[in-house]
Amino acid sequence: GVFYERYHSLEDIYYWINKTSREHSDMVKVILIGSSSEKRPLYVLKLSGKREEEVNRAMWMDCGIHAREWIAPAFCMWFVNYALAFYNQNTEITEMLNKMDIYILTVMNPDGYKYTWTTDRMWRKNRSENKDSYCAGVDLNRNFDANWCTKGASDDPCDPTYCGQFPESEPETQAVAKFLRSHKDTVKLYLSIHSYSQMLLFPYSCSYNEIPNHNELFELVKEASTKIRRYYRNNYKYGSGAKTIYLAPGGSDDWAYDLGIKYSFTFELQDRGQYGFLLPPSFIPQACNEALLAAKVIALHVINKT
Ligand code: 0X9
Ligand code: ZN
Repeated sequence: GVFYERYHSLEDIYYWINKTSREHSDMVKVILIGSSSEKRPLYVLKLSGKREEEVNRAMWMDCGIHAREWIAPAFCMWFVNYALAFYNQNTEITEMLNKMDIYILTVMNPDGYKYTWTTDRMWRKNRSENKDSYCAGVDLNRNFDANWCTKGASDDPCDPTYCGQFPESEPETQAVAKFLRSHKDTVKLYLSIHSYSQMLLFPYSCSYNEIPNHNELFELVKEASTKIRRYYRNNYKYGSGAKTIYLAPGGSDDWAYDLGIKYSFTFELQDRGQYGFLLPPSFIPQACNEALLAAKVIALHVINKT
């Protein structure tokens, strides 16, 4: 519907979370995992198929770590709507929901997202106050405990890639890390949604070291990229983060990998820079369908392997 072809304010998204869970109470549960630095709730939607038995396999997806990347929360919403609408219609999404629980954090950085709607469209970080500085905000994707604050992050609170005072200094980072730590035996797939530049990335970004299952993940994102090119005539680069974009420590994907989630990915959605973060709403359907295709390829592989 047209609702999913627009960007939504934070208030709309909270309303949507509530409405979706009420209207699909048989498949959706809401879990409060923590709150932001300005005390906004961080809600995770748990999607499950209507199955006889519990499964002990799950995937996690977060959107909107970075405030200005509006296509990311739009994708989380698109995904939830697709899953609920096409369960028992589309084979891939049905298989996913029958064989795994899907945890979705639609806006990991609600304070920053709100700020991009009211004050500064190009804001990236969260909105926490920094000690001894007039500059606000920490880059949540530099705040995880993975070679924290080494080359590729900044220790200057005024910088857009400020790593924070210490690893997991931010309540948003803490909430996600705590949830994943307590679900690490079931969560087999970690997915983080960003924009822009059209890339399918996997660890490491915090070093040039190759992970033990590099070849497997490389083939997987290659397959996803090939499918996107075939179906949607669009190009996605793929590979490990450090080699494909840049060295960037403290990211959620690297941290999740080291926690033991061996299928860990960051997607950079459309576009390749024409509109950048200001991707027009008319691009939402194709951008989301591309990401959905990649998510399906990866999730089905994980189901077969775990
Ligand atoms: O730099 C980032 O955090 C991501 N790119 S963005 O333009 N959306 O900011 C890339 C993240 C890749 N993964 C890690 N750096 N761990
Ligand atoms: Zn980002």
